[in-house]
Amino acid sequence: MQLQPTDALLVIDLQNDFCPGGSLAIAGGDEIVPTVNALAARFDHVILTQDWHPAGHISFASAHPGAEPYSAIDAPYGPQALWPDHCVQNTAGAAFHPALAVPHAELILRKGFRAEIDSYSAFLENDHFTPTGLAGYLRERGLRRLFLCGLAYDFCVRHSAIDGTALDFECLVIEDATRAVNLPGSVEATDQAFEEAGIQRIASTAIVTK
Ligand code: VGL
Ligand code: ZN
Repeated sequence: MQLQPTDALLVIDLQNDFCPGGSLAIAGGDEIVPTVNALAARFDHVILTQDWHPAGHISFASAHPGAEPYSAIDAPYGPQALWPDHCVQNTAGAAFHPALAVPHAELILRKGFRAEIDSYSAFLENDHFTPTGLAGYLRERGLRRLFLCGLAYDFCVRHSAIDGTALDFECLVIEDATRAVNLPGSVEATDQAFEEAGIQRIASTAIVTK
């Protein structure tokens, strides 16, 4: 696949807490790091996102007495899944995986930093209304086509690709450079959402030959 100067690689939430040993560990989350590094080397423009929650964040089960992680609540903006405490601002768990090597990353976009609202998507918070600023940043810089990778396939990668597409960016998901949380039905729902939105899933080998 021919890359263009207006392409960007969007690396979603490749942080310690989402990798084995972390508080919201995703199976094989760390396995994608070498692939992401190899991909990043091919892109002129790389953007990293970082899940970045204050202590007591609305998405933490611990903030809702009696609630269990992996259940859900009705937040003012709609249903909100509850998670173990993760990616707390300035903690080791919120840091990028130590083997992630993207010295030329141009932007680190932090999200989920408001106590009362979560943000899976890199574009819009979970009210599906509050912008993160990423669309404006990409438009001003003329970056049009986005290749998404990182964690997690069925949450932050999913919502970033769906919102990015709705905001008129061409989004492709590099499937083997993601891993899923895998709650019941979450991967199937993501596959279906991508199909309905016309979001192409590609293999990293379309861009890097190993
Ligand atoms: C994520 C759950 C909670 C993600 C972030 O990066 O997919 N998932 N916070
Ligand atoms: Zn989070």
